[in-house]
Formats: sequence, C-alpha cells, structure tokens
Amino acid sequence: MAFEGCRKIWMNGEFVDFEKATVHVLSHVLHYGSGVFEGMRCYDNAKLGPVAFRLSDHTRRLFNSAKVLRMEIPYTEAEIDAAILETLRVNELASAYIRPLVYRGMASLGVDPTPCPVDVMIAAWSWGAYLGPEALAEGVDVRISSWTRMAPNTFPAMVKSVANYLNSQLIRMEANADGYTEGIGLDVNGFVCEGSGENLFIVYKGVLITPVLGNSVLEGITRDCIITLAREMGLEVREQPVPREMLYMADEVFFTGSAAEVTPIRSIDRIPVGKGRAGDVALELQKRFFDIVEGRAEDRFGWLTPVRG
Ligand code: PPE
Repeated sequence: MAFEGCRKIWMNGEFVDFEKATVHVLSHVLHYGSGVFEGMRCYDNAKLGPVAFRLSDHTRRLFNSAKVLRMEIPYTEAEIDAAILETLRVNELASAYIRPLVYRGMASLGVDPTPCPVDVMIAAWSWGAYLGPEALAEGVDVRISSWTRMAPNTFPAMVKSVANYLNSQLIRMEANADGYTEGIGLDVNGFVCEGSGENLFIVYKGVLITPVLGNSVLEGITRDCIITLAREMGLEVREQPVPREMLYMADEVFFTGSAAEVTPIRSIDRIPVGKGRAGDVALELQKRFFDIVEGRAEDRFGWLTPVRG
C-alpha cells in the first residue's frame, strides 16, 4: 500500500494508530485549504544509521510558512525537530519520507480561520523514487504546462501552503494525462518557475542556472544543496529569470526536491534536452548528493541529524 511502514502518526503531541489518525469533516483546512506543510527525507546512512536530512531547515521553513498565514504553532522548533525524530524511531523507519502538516482544525466555518485551532501532525513512511524507478538514472519526459504558476502577491510561492498545491495538481494531472511524467510551470510573465513539486536547474554555456526567488518558486532546500555542491565543484551558479526558450537550448535540465531528489529531464515538449538523456552535470551532482546522505562521503555541510542520537 501507499504509506508503507506508517504505523503511528504524531498528532498534537501524541502517537495515534494509523487507522485512528483522522480529522473532523468540518475542519477548516478541508474547506479553505488553511494549512502549511513540509516534505523531507530520512536516509539510511552507512556510517551514522538513519539520518534526518536538513531537519532544522525544514522545521524553520514550516514555521516561516505558518507565520505568513498568521498561524501560531503551539510548539517550539526544537519540539517539532524532536517529534520528527521520535516519529521515525516509533515507526522503526531507516529510510523514509516525512510529512509534517500544520492545519486549522474544527471550531467554526467561514473564511476567517482564526477561531479554529492550529493542529499539528507528523507522519513518516517508505517512499521510493518520486518520479518512478528509472527517473533518477534515465531522466524524465516533461511538458510546459498550460497552467501558469501563482502570480506575485496572490498565493505566496515561498510559503509551502496546502492551497498552493491546487495549481500543482492542475500541472501534474495535465502532464500525466498527456503522457508526460511531470509539467513545468511558467510565471505570469512567461518566465520559468518550477515543476509541480520540484525546483528546476539548467546547464547553459557551462553555467548552472536556476530561477530566482521572486519568479514564483519555492525556496527549495534541495535547491540550496545543489547550489552548494555545484559551487564546491567549481561550477558558476546563477539565480536569474529564465526565459522558456533557454530550456530547449540548454545542455541539461533537471529537477530537485526532497521527494524528487535530483532527477534529470531528457525531453521537454518532445524536444530532446541536450543529447536526450540524463546529463553529466546532473548525474555528478546527484552522485555527490547521494554520497553524503548514504554515508559514502563526509557530512561536510552539517546536513545530517542521526535519528538514534
Ligand atoms: N517546488 C515545489 C512546488 C515543491 O513542492 C517542492 C517540494 C520543491 C520546489 C522543492 O523543495 P525542497 O523539497 O525543499 O527541495 N515538493 C515536496 C512535495 C512533493 C509532493 O508530491 O508532495 C517534496 O519534495 O517533498
């Protein structure tokens, strides 16, 4: 089943059996999308055992997202970090995807969320390659979506809010219905943003380029990892507006995300990217990423938190 290995879910400070981890149908979040969430991974590291990847950075982003939505999380960041680690231990997971969600629960309806409680849940389960088993090695075929990403000052793209994912669902369903693995969203001015659940990088004239924050993208934590690893490799990295046509001219294009990790893109709108296969820079960055998380290389940037202390 989906949610393999998910036996107990942390809900407002207590572990609840999978079957009993439910919410009321009149919860505010179900009606108005009033929630913020995170997605992160735990890796089975050969040297350190299970490790949570960039734990405090994800928790920080969760609190920042909640702040914009005027939601006061009734726990400290340290308490949420500890609860995530405890969820991994209780479920005895060595490698897992972790989903913390902060949402407006049940008290009243009407658009104003403030009478409703701020509830928190954390679940973890085994989740393999996000875009399919071959995606990481072979690359994926994608299209430019006919749906535009959120315009500035409408839905806050830097906030990982539940409501933003209506746009993501439209992009993903359209791509899949047309036989593509994923879609790429453009912003209201036609500049490249990101996938439905991934940031985007391109290699163009030897430079690694990614859309700038402000072009309606999430400030991805994997994005930050890839920028860090690329600079360490001596690659020039630029955050800049990316015109659509640069995608077709690029030597390489790839996605990054907690779920997608580093996934090469081999074609866009049936036009081959570069040589029409996973690119060398993408595969090198992917290797360096997995070497750290799986323990073949040192945790030289302090990205790993051992689950068992
Ligand atoms: N952009 C979007 C829109 C996005 O959803 C994600 C993560 C990213 C960029 C990459 O961010 P980061 O994970 O911090 O590197 N998407 C999450 C949800 C995927 C899902 O299907 O749910 C994820 O990867 O966990």
